[in-house]
Amino acid sequence: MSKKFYITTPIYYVNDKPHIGHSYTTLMADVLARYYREKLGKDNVFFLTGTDEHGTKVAQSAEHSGLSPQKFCDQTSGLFKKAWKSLNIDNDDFIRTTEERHIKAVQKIFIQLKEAKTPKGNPAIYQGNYEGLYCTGCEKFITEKELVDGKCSYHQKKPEKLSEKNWFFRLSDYLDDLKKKIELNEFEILPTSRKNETLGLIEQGVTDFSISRETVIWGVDIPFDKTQKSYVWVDALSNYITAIGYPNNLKEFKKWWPVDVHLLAQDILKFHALYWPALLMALDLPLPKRELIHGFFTIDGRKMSKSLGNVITPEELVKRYGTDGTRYLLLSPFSFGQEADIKAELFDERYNADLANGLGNLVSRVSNMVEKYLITDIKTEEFDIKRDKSYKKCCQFIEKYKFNESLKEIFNIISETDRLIDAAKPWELSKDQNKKEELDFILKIYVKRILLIADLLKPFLPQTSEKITEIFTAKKIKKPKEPLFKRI
Ligand code: ME8
Repeated sequence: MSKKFYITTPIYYVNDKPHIGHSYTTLMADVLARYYREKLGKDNVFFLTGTDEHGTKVAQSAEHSGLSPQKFCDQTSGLFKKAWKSLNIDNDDFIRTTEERHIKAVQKIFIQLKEAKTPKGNPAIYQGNYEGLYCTGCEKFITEKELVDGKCSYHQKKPEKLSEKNWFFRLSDYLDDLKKKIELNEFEILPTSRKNETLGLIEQGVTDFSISRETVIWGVDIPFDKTQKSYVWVDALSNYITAIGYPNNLKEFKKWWPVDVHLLAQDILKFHALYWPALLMALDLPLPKRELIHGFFTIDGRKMSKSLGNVITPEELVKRYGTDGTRYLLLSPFSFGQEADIKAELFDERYNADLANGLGNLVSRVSNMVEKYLITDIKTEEFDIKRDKSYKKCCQFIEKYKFNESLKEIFNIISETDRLIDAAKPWELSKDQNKKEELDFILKIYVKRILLIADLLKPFLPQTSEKITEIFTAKKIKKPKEPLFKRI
């Protein structure tokens, strides 16, 4: 593990509003960033997210809403920023591909690609004609094989026939080297099933791809060809390096690159696991250390989509369950990498059981008893939480991206503490003058356990963790007037 941690999410398309799919990726990144800030120090972590604002799809959405593309981007990009604020996402930067800093850098990247040679000595990019089927939803050419009932399976739309003169990237010349790096985990793709899927794609044969577009109006100008704009994916993928200073501030860039974790879902695996590393090779830059590919959310077994009307937004969840309630409901049920089916009708039940009755009740119960019965002072600074075996276990879970396991461990401590209290019956000990010392002793154990819980919850439920720590490290511990989580 290096001494720095750089993590990214995909930059989201502004033609969609933020929903719980985007929220899940961003929350996972937030948990890791918060965890590593504790471990490595705040200045050694960089967490990047942002919005992808170019391309035909965005231009079309802007037209539909009667706005100029830039106005439209400003508006929707703002919605993502607002959503991340409501989920208490603590990103270090938010890049927008329509920003000057990014556009200028992308143009320089194009010039570098034009000068680059492949490992086989060929020019890395070349001009060619393309004829094919294009899905504006994916912003990519797709083959007949990929169609389901003549439509793109992700967007349920018929692709358009497109024929144009483009610049192509000679991906084929990089595949041998890339394959080796993937096999050796020098460039690690997790879970292994996604690594195998990527190797499978290489095995089946991947063709060179076009990196410029003739018909696109809303995009980055190619500096050496006035007839073309950048293909939106080259523009978008570059954000991971332009945001940290490439190519203008190489000192800053080298502090963070190579990225430690690119987080994404399976829908954009090919771009991240094949196109992006090959482009980096052409730029003579190190490959990402690791890509983490998580599963896609479905709602009650169905794809989440505007047309089905089943899209869940982070705002509606935050309104009902609060920031940390929402964070908990999205992070706790799924193992990393698996497809996840959301059953929204179970949210209330889990919120009440785990947060209101579990964690919230324990905090109020223990603070109440301590307020009433404790005689001697608690020296909380003497608790060495980091030596606790659960602490180590939770850290290991987080470093292996098993957030649900870590949360399970924390909630086991909560229910175990409840059981300890039920068995010891402190309220009865309080009636016996000879049991005062024993009572003092066990109350301190409860406080210690709660402070451990608060510490372990820090990356997941930061506000709750802070509130609990405040209550139990106060000079005089008092039961809070408001419950941590109101029952629904
Ligand atoms: O693809 N379940 O942007 P995008 C889980 N701009 N995660 C989901 C999800 C779902 N149902 N839906 C979306 C793009 N996501 C490009 C990326 S990066 C250089 C450019 C999450 O707005 C998940 O992380 O379509 C997925 O990979 C991403 O949003 C796609 O976001």
